[in-house]
Amino acid sequence: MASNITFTMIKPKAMEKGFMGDILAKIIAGGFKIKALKLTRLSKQEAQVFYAVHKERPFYDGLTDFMSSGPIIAAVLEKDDAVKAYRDFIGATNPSDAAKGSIRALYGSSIEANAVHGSDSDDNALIESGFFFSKRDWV
Ligand code: 3AN
Repeated sequence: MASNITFTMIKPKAMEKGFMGDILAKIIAGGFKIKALKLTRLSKQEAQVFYAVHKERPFYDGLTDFMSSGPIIAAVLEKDDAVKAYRDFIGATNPSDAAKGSIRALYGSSIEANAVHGSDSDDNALIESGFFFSKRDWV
């Protein structure tokens, strides 16, 4: 059965461009309920751990530099079939391929600075949520 939880981050470039409020408003309007929320910042080492599954990929070093370059928002979201619903909602990894009106199409700058992260499985949603939040932080 699909889980009702996913995890997202608003990435540094979208934060720098002032899109935090617009993106959160869009997420809420899209029917996702915020279960935990934090304004925070990743160190390079933390970004390397978070993205460890990509460590063999050529973009790993650039991605972890970028993700530790400024403040981010981390959030746990709830909706039926949340992982798939949110990935459909944010659009394709590359903003230039993302569906019109999706978060990545509206607020993404590049394949790396693609505005938001969205978990790719129920297991990863829980692992990624646990990276930033304890159960005490959930409402
Ligand atoms: P998604 O976030 O859509 O699941 P993944 O899991 O393939 O995409 O990639 C994780 C993150 O790595 C993406 N959000 C994106 O920021 C970055 N990324 C993916 N492919 C590239 C690439 N070719 N060049 C730079 N960064 C990339």
